[in-house]
Amino acid sequence: MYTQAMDTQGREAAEDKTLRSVEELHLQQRFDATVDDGGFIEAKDWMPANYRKKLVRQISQHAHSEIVGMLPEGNWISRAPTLKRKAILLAKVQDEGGHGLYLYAAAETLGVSRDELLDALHSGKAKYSSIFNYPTLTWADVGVIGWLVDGAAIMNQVPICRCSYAPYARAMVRICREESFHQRQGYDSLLVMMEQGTNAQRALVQDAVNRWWWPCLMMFGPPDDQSPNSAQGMRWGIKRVSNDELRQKFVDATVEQAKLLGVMLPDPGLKWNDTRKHWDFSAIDWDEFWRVVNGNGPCNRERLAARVKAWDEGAWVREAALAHAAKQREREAQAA
Ligand code: FAQ
Repeated sequence: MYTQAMDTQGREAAEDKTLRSVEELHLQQRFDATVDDGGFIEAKDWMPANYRKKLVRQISQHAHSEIVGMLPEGNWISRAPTLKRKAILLAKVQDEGGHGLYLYAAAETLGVSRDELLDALHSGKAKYSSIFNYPTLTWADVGVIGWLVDGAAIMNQVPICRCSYAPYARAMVRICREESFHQRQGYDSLLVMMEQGTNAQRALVQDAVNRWWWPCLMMFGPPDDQSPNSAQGMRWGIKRVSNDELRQKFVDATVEQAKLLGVMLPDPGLKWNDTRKHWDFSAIDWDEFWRVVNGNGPCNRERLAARVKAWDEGAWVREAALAHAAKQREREAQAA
């Protein structure tokens, strides 16, 4: 199985094949042992081609999610109700751009270029999180994104800090710290609206929670028994906790936060199950999830068009940066 792509003609080749097979077998065993012990794989270490491919898929989808995720909230920077909220939102959206950059850099350590990854996004081939294809209709949506979307993101991302691929795990440590601030600022902004706001403002918060709740539960991905990437992802330590388990943890944590906030979660089936010691919740509309993932959500086209426009209009900046770097290299060469 380790020599499928090799030339099998001639004695030399056969000997070479045996040698390489033994060497690769040894490398594979070392890789498996490291992963089984909960250890880390660095960029320079040997890894199976499929492990590399799976990581590029997940890390790049994650990076795309961060930069597409700047758009729904970015839409409200110029309309934030106070200077304080505007400064907080600006910092948050900038953080998301930074997360995208750490993640693209982590993906690049696996031998893909940023241009290839961005081409895949711009051509519509690459996935990004379904959640960013929903509109932000009122200021309350910004608070709810912080509370629920960042809350769900943290729940999913904390276990990735222990992902077997070290550059991804390291990036996640910093990202999770920043996401925690994002979640708190969202909750704080909603708390102010609920405790000090008018009835109309409280109604905006409830309406935003009603619209975002179900899409947030979908963020964790399809149910475990319909998740084609889970088994291998868990085996390789890329994924540490399953989609359904994380979704349940999120529901359990959020019910208590909703009570404190004074909002209702829009699910009549939400009920404490004393046997399971978890909150039961109603069935998720997976048809809606796949519709959105496959490009037919409320804002898919708008989001992609905005990214492509930003890329095209930023061409002169990339050209100027490259020209500056070339000039600097030339000057250094002349001085040497
Ligand atoms: N949206 O077999 P599985 C954030 C796809 S960052 C779209 O279960 P896997 C920060 C999946 O890719 C949010 N597609 O897949 C922020 C696969 O398709 P493929 C992003 C989805 O990888 C906050 C297929 O369905 N976070 O929010 C989704 O084992 C606020 C089958 O699924 C990450 O990316 C979805 N929700 O598990 C920014 C975390 N779910 O590739 C701004 C890292 C699944 O085979 C504002 N990623 N699919 O064609 C992960 O943990 C995993 O990739 C999962 C999916 C859990 C997302």
